[in-house]
Amino acid sequence: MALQAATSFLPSALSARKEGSVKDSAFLGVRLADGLKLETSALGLRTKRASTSSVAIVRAQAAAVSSPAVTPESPSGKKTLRKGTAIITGASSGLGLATAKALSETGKWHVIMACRDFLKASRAAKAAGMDKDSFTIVHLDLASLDSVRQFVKNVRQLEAPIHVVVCNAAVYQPTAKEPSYTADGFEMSASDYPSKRLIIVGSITGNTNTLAGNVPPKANLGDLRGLAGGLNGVGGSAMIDGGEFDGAKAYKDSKVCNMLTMQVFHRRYHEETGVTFASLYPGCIATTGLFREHIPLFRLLLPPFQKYITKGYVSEEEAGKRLAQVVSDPSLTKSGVYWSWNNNSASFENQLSEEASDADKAKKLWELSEKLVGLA
Ligand code: NDP
Ligand code: PMR
Repeated sequence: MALQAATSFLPSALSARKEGSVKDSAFLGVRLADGLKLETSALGLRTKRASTSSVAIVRAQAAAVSSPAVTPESPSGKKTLRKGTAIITGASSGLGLATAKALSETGKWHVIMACRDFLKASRAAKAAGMDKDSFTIVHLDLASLDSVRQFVKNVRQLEAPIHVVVCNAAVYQPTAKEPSYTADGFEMSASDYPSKRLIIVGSITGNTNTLAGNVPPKANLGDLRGLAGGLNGVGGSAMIDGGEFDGAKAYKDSKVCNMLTMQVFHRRYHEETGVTFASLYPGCIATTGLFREHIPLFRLLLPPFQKYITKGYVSEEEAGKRLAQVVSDPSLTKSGVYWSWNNNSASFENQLSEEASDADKAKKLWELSEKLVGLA
C-alpha cells in the first residue's frame, strides 16, 4: 500500500496516543521527541496541555490555512499579512502541479513541492510558469519511510510554519501482473490562521455507490487480512483484502483507505485541534501521468470517453483550481467531508460508499497502519 502511503498509510502515521494526560503527536512515520518547541498556531495540532514541555509537537507538518494569512500576534499589536505554506506531495505533475500553480498564482501561498524527482519537479514548475519565490522543492519518496523521515527533518529545517498538507501523490499500476514493493516491503499502491487543513485526495472509483465505482474490479477491503499480514507478498497477500494481486483494484482499494483515513483524522483530531480534514474527487483528469502505465490506446481513448460519454472529464487546470479551493476557500472549512463538483463546477458535499464510510473499518485500518509503520 505504500504509495497511498502518501495518502492512506502515511497520513495514518500521524498518531496521537493518550498517555495519561500527555499526548504524543507524530507525523509521516516520525514520532516527535518530547519537549520540542510548540508551534500550535501553525500546526493546528494543539493539545489541551499545550504549554507543558512534555507535549510533543510537529513543526514541519500537518494542518493548514485559508487565504490571506493574517496574524494578530506582532509585538506592536498590528496585524501583519504573511503567506500560508502548503505541502503538496506529488507536485511534479498532474493534479499536484496544477494545484501548486493555482496556489502560487494567488500570491498568498508558498508551496513546498514534495517530490521524488527533484529535476522533474523543477522543470515542471518552470514550465508551468510558477514564480521561483513561490515554491520550494523538497525531496520525498513516499515509497521509503526513511525518505519520509528525512523529508520531515528537511522541512523542519526550513523553519516555516506549515499550514496545509495535501496528500496527493499516487501510482496506478493497472497492467502490472506482479505487485511491486516499497523500500519497507509494502505493496506500492496502498496518502493564528483562519483555518488549518489536511487534505487527502480520494476518488469516485473507490466509491461503489457510483457507476464509476462499479466498473470491475471493484474496491473492497474485506476484513483487511492482507494489510494485517503486512501487505508484503511474503507468506501473505499484497492486497488489503488478502486476495490475488490486481493492480487496478489495489489503486481503488487505496482510494478507499484515503477516504477512511481522512475520517479517522477528523474523529480523532478535529474537535481538539480545529484542523479541517477533508477528501475530494476532483473529476476525471484523464490526461495526467496517472495513466502512464496503461496501454497507449487506453490513454488515447480515455479523454474523449470521459469528455463525451461519461461527462466526468476535467482539465488539469480546472482540477487544480478545485483542489486549491479545498486548500484555501474560506467557505470550505467543514471537516470530515468528501467534496465533489457538479457540471457547473460548484462544490458540494458528496456521499461516500458504505465501505468508505465504515467507522469500524476505518479504525482498524488506522491501527494496522500505525503498527506497520512502527508507530504503535
Ligand atoms: P500523476 O501521475 O500526474 O501525479 C502523481 C504524482 O505522484 C506525481 O507527481 C508522481 O511523481 C507522484 N509520486 C508517485 N510516486 C511517488 C513516490 N513514491 N514518492 C513521491 N511522489 C510520488 O497523477 P494525477 O495528478 O492524476 O494524480 C494525483 C492524485 O489525484 C492521486 O491521488 C490520484 O489518485 C488522484 N486522482 C486522479 C484522478 C485522475 O483522473 N487523474 C481522478 C481522481 C483522483 P513523479 O512525477 O516523480 O512520477
Ligand atoms: Mg471510469 C459514469 C461515469 C464515470 C466516471 C465519472 C468515471 C471516472 N468513469 C465512469 C464510467 C466508466 N468508466 C464506465 C461506464 C466504464 C466502462 C466502459 C469505465 C471504464 C474505466 C476504466 C477501464 N474507467 C476508468 C478506467 C480506468 O482504468 C480508470 C481507473 O479506474 O483507474 C483506477 C478509470 C476512471 N474512471 C473515472 C476515473 C476518475 C478514472 C480514473 C482513476 C481514478 O479514480 O483516479
